[in-house]
Amino acid sequence: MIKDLNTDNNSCAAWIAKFLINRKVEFVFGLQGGHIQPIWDHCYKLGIKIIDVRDEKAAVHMAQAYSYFTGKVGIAMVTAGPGVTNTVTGIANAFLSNIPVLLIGGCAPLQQSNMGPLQDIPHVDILKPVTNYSRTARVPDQIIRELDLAFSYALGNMGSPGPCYFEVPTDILRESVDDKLVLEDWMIEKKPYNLIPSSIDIDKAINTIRNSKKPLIITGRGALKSGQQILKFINKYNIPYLETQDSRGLIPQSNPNNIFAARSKAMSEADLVILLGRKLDYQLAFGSPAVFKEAKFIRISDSSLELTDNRRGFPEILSDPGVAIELIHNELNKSNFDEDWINNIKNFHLEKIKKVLDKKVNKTGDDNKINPNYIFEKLKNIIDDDFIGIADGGDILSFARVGLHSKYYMDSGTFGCLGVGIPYAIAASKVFKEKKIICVTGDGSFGFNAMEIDTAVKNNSNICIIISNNGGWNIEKHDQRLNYGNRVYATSLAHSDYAALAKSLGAYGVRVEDPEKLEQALSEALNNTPSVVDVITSSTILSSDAIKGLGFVPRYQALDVWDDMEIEFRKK
Ligand SMILES: Cc1ncc(C[n+]2csc(CCOP(=O)(O)OP(=O)(O)O)c2C)c(N)n1
Ligand SMILES: [Mg+2]
Repeated sequence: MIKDLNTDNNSCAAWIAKFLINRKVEFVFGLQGGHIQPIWDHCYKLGIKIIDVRDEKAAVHMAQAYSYFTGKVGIAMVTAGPGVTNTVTGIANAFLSNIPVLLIGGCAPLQQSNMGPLQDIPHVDILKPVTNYSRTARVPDQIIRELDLAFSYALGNMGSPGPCYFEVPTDILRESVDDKLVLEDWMIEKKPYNLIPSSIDIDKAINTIRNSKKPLIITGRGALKSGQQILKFINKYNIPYLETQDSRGLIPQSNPNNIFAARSKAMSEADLVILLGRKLDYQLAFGSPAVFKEAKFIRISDSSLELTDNRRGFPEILSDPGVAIELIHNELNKSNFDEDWINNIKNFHLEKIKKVLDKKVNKTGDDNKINPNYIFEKLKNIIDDDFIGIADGGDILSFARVGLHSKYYMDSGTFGCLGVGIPYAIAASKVFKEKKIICVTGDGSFGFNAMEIDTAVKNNSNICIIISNNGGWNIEKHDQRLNYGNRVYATSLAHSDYAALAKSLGAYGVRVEDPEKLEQALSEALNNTPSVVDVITSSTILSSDAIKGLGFVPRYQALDVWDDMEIEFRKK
């Protein structure tokens, strides 16, 4: 007998769906369960598209990528208990990247509190250390006020942007709330605050810049909305520029000021680093004077987290970086930069690039299997850079950072979170409907969320997954070989037939063992998405991350060279 127990359009569940509509939420990424079904069903009735996945972790990764590419809050919805606990890795990943994600979770009925109800575990406590906000909303007529508050926390209006967790017990979801108790201003759309710098801080920054001879600009997440202003500034004043993983593509690599190949030299020689929207974490050597030998810092960000870690800024400006840079640009007029140094850095960069370009990429490694770098050589022949590139893995991520040239890019990020590739790609395909999405992944990393190929097929996602199938967790194998007496143990995988796996899930799949067949296979896979190209690759080629000791985890710094510099610095 069919019943309808979800007809009240003023229930808390209905209000949550109406809230999402008001906030112009296009997609919710999730996996259903009884505890959230009242909301799920109202989303269906109101026409909110739910992208249903095979594991909750993937839903959160998708919400993160959706947010990254749109600037909106990404929404995920999961059921109580294992539904929520499965999201922990995804939420932690969004937390370290400061990406606004709102996770709506299920929660046992209030009436069964502390009695041993189904799927009950302290979600809020589990997620608290990795969220900006983690709460159970229990009072029916306050649910939307609390949801509005969670949105503010996600957007960064209460500090830095980041993930939030919000749950409502299922019995409360069914409570009715009169229209007049849900205030209009809790419902209407909210944007991040506009942060404008003070003229005193701008003057201080200009003063610091005028005293600099060797300036360097470095960007991160917080600069993503400020590309135009930064581009104008570096072009006008001829300032060397470096991106980081989370601002890749902001300034084209072809821009003469983008001296990405002279990274270490610029970091050690610059006397001023203008840091825009970036933490000074392990990827920037913690700002250590052992690595940034001469530098003072100016720090500008819309997030205080990106102003205060490890090194002081002179000044530190809590502002939209674009607004601050435009003001500095307009008032600086003239600088005292050392043009010889700037030209020297640029020439060093150009020579290094030339060396890399001139170097012939061998088709195979010593084991006669395809050189992973050859994948990028072949991709260049069939696609320009107007696609979305996603990279996930160990060695292959390191190769992709150099070889994968796409306008838009995401990878395993600061958290080193393997498994993000396929979910990120699926979310990207929802945002960039006319563009190709190419996900390059290791065979190990592929395994974490391989079942989401099912989701890609269901959504007819325009994604092409290229697997570097080297039969192992290779960057870790290198570490065992090089640093642990060649005792390679428990880091091998079978060269499994992932093309067959893809086909079994309804995607296009092709396996490539012969380098001569690679280009044709890639080309066909790009035209038959969703697709998987399972490339049997060599495990003998060392990536730069393997050489730099990333897998080894040195004492002071993430990379061997910086660690050596740190040891030297401490001796003096
Ligand atoms: C979830 C997670 N587990 C383990 C690691 C440690 N780890 C970093 S890279 C790597 C190997 C990745 O293997 P694969 O994806 O096959 O890429 P390859 O190095 O073989 O190119 C491992 C195990 C991690 N960063 N994240
Ligand atoms: Mg591998």
